[in-house]
Amino acid sequence: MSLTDFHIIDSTLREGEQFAGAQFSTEQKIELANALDAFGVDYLEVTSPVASPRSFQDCATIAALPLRARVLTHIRCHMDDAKRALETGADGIDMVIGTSSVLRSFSHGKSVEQIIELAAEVLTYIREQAPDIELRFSTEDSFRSEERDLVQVYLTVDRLGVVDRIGIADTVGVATPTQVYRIVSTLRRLVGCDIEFHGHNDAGCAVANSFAALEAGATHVDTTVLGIGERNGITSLGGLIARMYTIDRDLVRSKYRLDLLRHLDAMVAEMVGIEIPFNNPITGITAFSHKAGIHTKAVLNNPETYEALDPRDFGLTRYISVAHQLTGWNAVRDRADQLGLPLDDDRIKEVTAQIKALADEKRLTLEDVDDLLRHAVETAPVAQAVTRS
Ligand code: HCA
Ligand code: CU
Repeated sequence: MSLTDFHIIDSTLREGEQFAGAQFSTEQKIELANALDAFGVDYLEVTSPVASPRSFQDCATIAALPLRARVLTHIRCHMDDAKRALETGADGIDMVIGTSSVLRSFSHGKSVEQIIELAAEVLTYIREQAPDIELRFSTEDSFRSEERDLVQVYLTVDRLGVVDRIGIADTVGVATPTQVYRIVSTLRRLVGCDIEFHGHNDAGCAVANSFAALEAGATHVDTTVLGIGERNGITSLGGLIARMYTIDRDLVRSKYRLDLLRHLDAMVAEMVGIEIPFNNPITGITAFSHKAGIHTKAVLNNPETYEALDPRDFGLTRYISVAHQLTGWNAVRDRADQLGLPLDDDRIKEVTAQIKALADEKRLTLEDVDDLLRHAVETAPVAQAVTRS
């Protein structure tokens, strides 16, 4: 079942290169390939060898690295592209052609019948030339294509018996999880090969759609680090990991080096000139930050009360925020303990009241809170000061 046997195809080196700020050097691509491999993704998808001369060389270079992950190159459904892809030494070829009427009219100009004919020709040629290569066929803009066209195309391709996998792509990010579930379920019944999902995030559903695809029987999901890609990108690696972790924590822990995720996110953010967004799953600056008194009290008793993800699995720590009007005395107590300040509960409650009153007037810092706590110790009657172990 896919939810316990899913494969990540990381496309940071292909879709990610289509991100506005991306311009990876060969060295950076090698660094990324090694880091993604160390993290444990199953596949790396790299830019088409026909995109530019260096794209071809870089593809061959990455394909020759001693990686555990398999390297897939990405091409259009075109005989010239296929021939060039076969020269790269990649472990697999991901082929794609648009099937929506808007792409058929304004991109390649082919009818559905012509697409089927061409796909059969190119896929069969690749299989003849490379019996062991991993071969995937996708339709671009699958969710704005006619369902009967998709079914016709995929059935023909599957029956050729030459592809390992078909892929569906939500190229413009319009699909809903229910639609994804429905179409993948239909395909799951019709074809014998594996099914891959590639989803853009224009409407913020990329991770949810990828998960729906897995629930419906997809076997492979495309990601990029931080979700970078065309426009606002695709399913992020960290987002999918967070999603799957809450479903099967032990599986995700055993499959991936989760502590490396923050390095991957930081590396890619730096390379493409962006900050990691605050609301990024796992590595966003506030992902493990707790603020309201009700939350902090419970989290200090047992973090699972308000944490679905354990920050320690990702080499991260939680942050209990105290310098604001929503704070609670348990959080202030915890801060006093961290500072080793001997204050009894009554004094802590007094300081908490001071913090709330002050925070209503101005923005407080942690230093302000620490000063209030230290002042409380200095002014505490000797009898009231207690030594906490
Ligand atoms: C693109 C192509 C693609 C291909 C996806 C795939 C898409 O528009 O650049 O090969 O699975 O989103 O359709 O990235
Ligand atoms: Cu895409």
